[in-house]
Amino acid sequence: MQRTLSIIKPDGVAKNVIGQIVSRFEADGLRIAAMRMMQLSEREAGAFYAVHKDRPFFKDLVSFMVSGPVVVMVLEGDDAILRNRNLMGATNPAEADAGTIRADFADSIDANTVHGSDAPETAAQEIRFFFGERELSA
Ligand code: IDP
Ligand code: MG
Repeated sequence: MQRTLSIIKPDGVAKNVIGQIVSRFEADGLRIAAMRMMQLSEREAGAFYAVHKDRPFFKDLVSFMVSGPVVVMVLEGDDAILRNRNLMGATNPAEADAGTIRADFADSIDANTVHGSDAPETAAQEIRFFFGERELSA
């Protein structure tokens, strides 16, 4: 059993496809262990993406992540990190495999609909960033 952090980014919420995205996780056998809709502040978005702070796209990434509400959730299941990444598709939706979330819903590398943790260490850190023990105990 493994846990990973998923975010439905502002474009996914604006497109009204929260349910469709969550359904894909559930259909794949991932369980929603915790979930919240929220508006990120610039400070929170910057802290969450701190690993990218020296990249040229950092400012645009933070602006985009605060442009509307997001849905943050913890997905749980066997191999959850990799399975979520496979459901998401490549970072650039133009390169994402057919049938993936990004291929089906994303418009650009900036507005690419979902975030997913990329490794066990980052998953643990990202889950802690958004959720406390009480929210994770269900
Ligand atoms: P990931 O979301 O597929 O893990 P990362 O490389 O971790 O991709 O980048 C985080 C986010 O930063 C991406 O989802 C995307 O929104 C944005 N991003 C990454 N690379 C670029 C780029 O070259 N141009 C613009 N935005 C980018
Ligand atoms: Mg990443």
